[in-house]
Amino acid sequence: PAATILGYPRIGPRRELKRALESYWEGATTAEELRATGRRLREASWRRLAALGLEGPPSNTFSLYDQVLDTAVLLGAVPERYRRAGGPEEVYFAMARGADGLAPLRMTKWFDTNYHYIVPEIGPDTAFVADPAKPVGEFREALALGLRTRPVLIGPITFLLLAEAAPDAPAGFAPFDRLADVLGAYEDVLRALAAEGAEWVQLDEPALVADRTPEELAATAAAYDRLGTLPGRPALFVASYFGDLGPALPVLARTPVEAIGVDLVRGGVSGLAALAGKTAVAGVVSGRDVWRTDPERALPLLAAVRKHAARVAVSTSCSLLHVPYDLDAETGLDPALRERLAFADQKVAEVVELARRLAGYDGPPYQAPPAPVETAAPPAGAGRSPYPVRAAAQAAHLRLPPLPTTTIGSFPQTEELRAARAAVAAGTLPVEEYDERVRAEIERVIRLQERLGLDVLVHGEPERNDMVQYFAEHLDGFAVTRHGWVQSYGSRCTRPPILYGDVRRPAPITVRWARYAASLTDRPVKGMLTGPVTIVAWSFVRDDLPLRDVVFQVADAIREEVRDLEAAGVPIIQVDEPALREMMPLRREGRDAYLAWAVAAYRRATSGAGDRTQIHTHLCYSDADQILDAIDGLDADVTSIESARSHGRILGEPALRDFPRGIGPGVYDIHSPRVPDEAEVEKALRAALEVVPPDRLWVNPDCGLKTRTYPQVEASLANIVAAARRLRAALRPAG
Ligand code: THG
Ligand code: ZN
Repeated sequence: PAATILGYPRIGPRRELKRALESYWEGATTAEELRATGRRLREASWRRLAALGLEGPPSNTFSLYDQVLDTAVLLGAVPERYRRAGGPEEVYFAMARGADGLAPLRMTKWFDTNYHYIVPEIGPDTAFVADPAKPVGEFREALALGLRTRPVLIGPITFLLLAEAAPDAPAGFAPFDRLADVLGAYEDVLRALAAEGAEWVQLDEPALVADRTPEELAATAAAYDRLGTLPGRPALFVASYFGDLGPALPVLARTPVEAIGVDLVRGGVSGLAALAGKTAVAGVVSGRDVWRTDPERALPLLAAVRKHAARVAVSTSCSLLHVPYDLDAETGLDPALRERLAFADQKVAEVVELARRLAGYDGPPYQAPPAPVETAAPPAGAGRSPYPVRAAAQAAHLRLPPLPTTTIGSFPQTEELRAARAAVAAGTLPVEEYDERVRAEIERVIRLQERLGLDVLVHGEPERNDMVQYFAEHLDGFAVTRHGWVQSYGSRCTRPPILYGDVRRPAPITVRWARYAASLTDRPVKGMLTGPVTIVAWSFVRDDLPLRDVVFQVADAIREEVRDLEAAGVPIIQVDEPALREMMPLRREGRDAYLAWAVAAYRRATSGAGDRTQIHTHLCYSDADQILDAIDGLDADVTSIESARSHGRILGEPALRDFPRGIGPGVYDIHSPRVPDEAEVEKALRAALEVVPPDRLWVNPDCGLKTRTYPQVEASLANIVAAARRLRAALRPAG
């Protein structure tokens, strides 16, 4: 068709899938009820797309948890240990979330998005056996509604490049070594779909927009030559997104695939001549932001593609998974902002309209717009003293024991507080009453931490739904939505704020809560802020300014908040940058420049603090080894890093051995309900003490506690405090 989309959200316009999943996991509903919710959501989506004028919509873009996990199941790549979990749903969710005695597969970020996928595990003996039931079933469902869909699969190159080696695989084994074997399973899936009547199949290969070796490109050519010569196959559409295909474009174009998808929002138009003879699926409507598409830009771009390719289909730049469903659900937005916005359904309408207009378009040729001009980077801010000077001032001020214990910041959100927040939004609960409940919760969390014996306390963040949403609600230049949910992983969603104007902090944001928490206890309480890179990474961001300039505006707002917290007597301020790694360019080119300004923005946010104020930071999923220099560059006095899900590798990294400031490698994985026992925490700490001196080693979980329950939190924290105390006693010189 002349207009298409690469994918569509699936959590449900009112998060119906989230509710169905959580009720199934609690045991309140059956697998059949869960499947029925899935069918209803798929039917509603297909009908909606048809009503918006889209012909030939995609299918198999639905998932009960994650599309990469679905692909592993499709190809039979289920690690042996999960097979005993029970029926198909039990096995599937055991891989996603763990089951009794079984840790889940690792989860990590999907390219540079805030979506997380489940990392498949592939070994030399993984038996690839196609199980096409899901794509076939969804194709049939749509056909029964009168719609011939285009099934979407993750392609073999991306699937294997995203996978990791099974734990028992020999050293040097890489999942990509199994390409020839996995292609057999893909062939079976393609045959099965052709037999159902699928005319086209979409194979997603976003891994091709990152740097690829000549060997990987040669393997890509061989793979698509092989799939392309499969007798009786459907037409093949290889979709790329999140960047420019670069050298992979001519490689794909030389294979027999019929259509190639290019991201024209992130990628350029040079090299498109390679598309000669192919159908070009031109991604001109961004699937990564919420801005309306300018037809004056899109039409000349489409016309330029048309010059080179045999046929052009107008498309989104990537799946619409990353944007909310429907702007019409947002009745509270400023009309002037609203008219600049497009959510998924509006983007579908744009694609349809652009395809209609392209048919008769005969306008001026495409000219690349001038790149937005970067202003000179503002200075990182007056420097603090060198670390040894600061450390001495902080030690005298804080008087903490060696191996100080703390948490990352958030405590579990109670159902009552969530309900109270909803009631304030609905106007049925006065704000004063809500504030009173927040204060009561802070007091409860402070008392709990005192009872557990933690050294550095937090207020628990009961006033925040999501940290980024919370800061956006209190900064000028941001709008927030009511229903703009975007899936983050599984049943978890966020509502990314819309950063549309110049960012300013009209008034202090967190100071009153920090002050209240401090008034309740003699122990130090940390102030908790989110860093400028993360606030921007988890928002939809204006595109009329260079990203760097926007991040610096946010940094200045955070800098003011740091100053005010310090003036209020808060002795420790944590400024988290969990998304530091996520925004890094997918290609090596540009990474150094990015890290340089990202680090400068962080320092601008934090360097207004005096020497005596201790700055902490926290990073998640950070593949710390890749950005160690940047982490060092943040110059925080204490850095806590997620290490549990990176299999405890972090302290083994040679560079971290020499990490020159305070460090808190997470001693247990908060993403799992499992409670660590005292002995295993002590063992982890002893290992850490081999490489970090006791006055610089902090003891903390590996991430915030908001997704856990209070019983789990209490038991886990009691054990880490006990382990820290025991080691402290052992450290004390005898006599
Ligand atoms: N906030 C934002 N993005 C994030 C995280 C975050 N990305 C990375 C990581 N943390 C993802 N983890 C989560 C964990 C929990 C939830 C969302 C993302 C979560 N969400 C609530 C839900 O789905 O019920 C809704 C929260 C709300 O009310 O806003 O629990 O922390 N931006
Ligand atoms: Zn974290």
